[in-house]
Amino acid sequence: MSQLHTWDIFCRVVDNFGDMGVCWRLARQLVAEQGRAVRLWVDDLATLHALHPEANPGSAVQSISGVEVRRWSNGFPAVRPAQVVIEAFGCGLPEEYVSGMVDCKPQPLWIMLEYLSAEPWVPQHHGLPSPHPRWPITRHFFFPGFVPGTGSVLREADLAVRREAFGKNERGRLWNSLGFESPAGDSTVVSMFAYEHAPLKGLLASWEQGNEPTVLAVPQGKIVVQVLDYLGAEGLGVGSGCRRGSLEVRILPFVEQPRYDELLWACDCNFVRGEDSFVRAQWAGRPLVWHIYPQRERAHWRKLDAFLELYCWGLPGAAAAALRSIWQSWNGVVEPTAIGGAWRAFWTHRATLDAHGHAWTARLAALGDMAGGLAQFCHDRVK
Ligand code: TRH
Repeated sequence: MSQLHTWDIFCRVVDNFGDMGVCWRLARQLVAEQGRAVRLWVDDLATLHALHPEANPGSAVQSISGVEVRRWSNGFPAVRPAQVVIEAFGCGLPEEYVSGMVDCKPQPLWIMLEYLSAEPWVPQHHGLPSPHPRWPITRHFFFPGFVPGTGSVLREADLAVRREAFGKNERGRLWNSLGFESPAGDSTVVSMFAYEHAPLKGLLASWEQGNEPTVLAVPQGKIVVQVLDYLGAEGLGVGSGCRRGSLEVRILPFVEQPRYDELLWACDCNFVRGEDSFVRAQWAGRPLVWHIYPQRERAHWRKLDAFLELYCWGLPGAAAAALRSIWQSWNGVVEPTAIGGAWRAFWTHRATLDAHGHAWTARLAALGDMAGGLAQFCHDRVK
């Protein structure tokens, strides 16, 4: 058994699903693959329930997939701090808990798990220690990333096997379980997960007027409002669909995390957002379009560009230009009115983008998995 057996992960849901999505994935993997005892402190169990319906939003303490899930509310209970403490995405730790950490001998290892970024400064900051400004304890920065010298990204040990096993039959079963027939073989199947400010209507128009049939799968969420507004079909609910010209829209439920992976594998192109769905679409190995989480002073544009720099490496010039163009239009970096043309140019390179998606997956896999890397990182700091 590792000398760092017990782990506490603290997660506050700022908005949406990404913070919870990453913490839940990490907690499960630490238990299932690293044999750790993990307590996950969560301030919003309803969000966990959306990702993993077995989670009971009304239960203050529950064991799910081997993870002890605890509701994090005011009046933090007197608990013995774990040997490794993960503060996810700058969520802060309860004062009484920190005080307990300071008194422990040896002190727990305090890890500041940061957001994923492809920016060039990340490898230099990954692993840096930082003395706490008020307490006599050191924190350690852990930056996920896409290059050697960073913490890489989460990837379950069985992910590639599950993805390979997901053949045509499973695809049919997935669609049926979502309330739909399998899309016709000649259609382009696209999944859509994006923030509500995405210039979606231009794309819908382009698909509607296109020569090729397009099936658009939209999991329930804020973007659905735009879709229904475009279609003039306010009454369209989960499990129903609508055809317009060459476009067929399907409104899906918000599915649990493993099924969302399956949806990504079942589609020809995936529009994703934030952090976790963005990574999962990369593991799907298919062409993808990223809607980045908007930040103040357009800091997210730098992040977008940094990722494009890495991702486009090895991609032939015309395909790279088309990919840049649709990502930039989608994120408002360039005039979003040109989104329809950007899609058509992008999709001309479909085969090249597909092959590139697979090559990128292999590059990413070579970095190792973040959960294993994090366990090693902690081990290296106490030996
Ligand atoms: O939901 P997101 O936008 O989350 C975040 C948060 O907004 C966070 O505050 C921000 O800082 C971060 O983005 C960058 O996008 P993300 O990260 O892709 O998380 C979505 C999660 O939801 C992911 O774990 C996949 C999951 N999911 C499902 O499980 N089922 C679904 O049907 C869908 C559409 C998503």
